[in-house]
Amino acid sequence: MRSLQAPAHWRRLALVSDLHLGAQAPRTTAGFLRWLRGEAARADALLLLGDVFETWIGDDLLQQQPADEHHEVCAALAELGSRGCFVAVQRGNRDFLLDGAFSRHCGARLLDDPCLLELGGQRIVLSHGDALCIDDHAYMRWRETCRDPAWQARVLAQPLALRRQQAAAAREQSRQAQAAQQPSDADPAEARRWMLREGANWMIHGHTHRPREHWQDGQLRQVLSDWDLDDAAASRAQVLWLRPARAWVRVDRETPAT
Ligand SMILES: [Mn+2]
Repeated sequence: MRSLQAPAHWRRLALVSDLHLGAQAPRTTAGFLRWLRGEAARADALLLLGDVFETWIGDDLLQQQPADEHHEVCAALAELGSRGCFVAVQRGNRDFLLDGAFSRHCGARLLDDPCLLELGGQRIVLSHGDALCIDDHAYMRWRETCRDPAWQARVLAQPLALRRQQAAAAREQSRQAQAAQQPSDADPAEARRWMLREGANWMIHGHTHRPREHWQDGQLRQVLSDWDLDDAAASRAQVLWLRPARAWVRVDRETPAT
């Protein structure tokens, strides 16, 4: 979806990103599942802004048995949706292969990146945030490659087991690259251009794992926190709640009880 018009009856929207769920993060995965089955019930809409999963090797993994954390998370999203919550997912730089079969399986809508959310008279640009890190030229080149439909079709034509190995190798490579260099950050001027293009003065994104509010020239850019309950020294999880009121939108960052 290129834009999302919030219906008037939405009173509470929950925004989350960068959960990086998977077998490598058992506590985070269990914590998010608890949140989905518990506190998330308060939300009229749940918007997941990318990197829900640490890796996503293709929607056909949902047909494979035995079921794993991916199946469990999808079942919990579908359950939340069946209770009346609108669930939408944006692709991140790790789970960029999320597609239509996942969407149907979970009853979740796929949001384009960027996607314009219209809520309580506000125009809010939603993005994962990786495409804002324009200084990272190597990553921007890789992004162009891996978002190319022809490249994706070639990858998805390979057996799941092979894709699983490739994803593990790519993850290890990226872990080493990250250790060797300063992590890239969103470019403020690029974010400003995106907002101007959408006629918006508010943007919410994740990806950089640097949660804070950036005010600049009358524009607000809110960066979501990642979740990591497996990191004993710096355990973290956060939900950004938006609550439209008559002429404004109330914003709260909340640490869920996981
Ligand atoms: Mn990311």
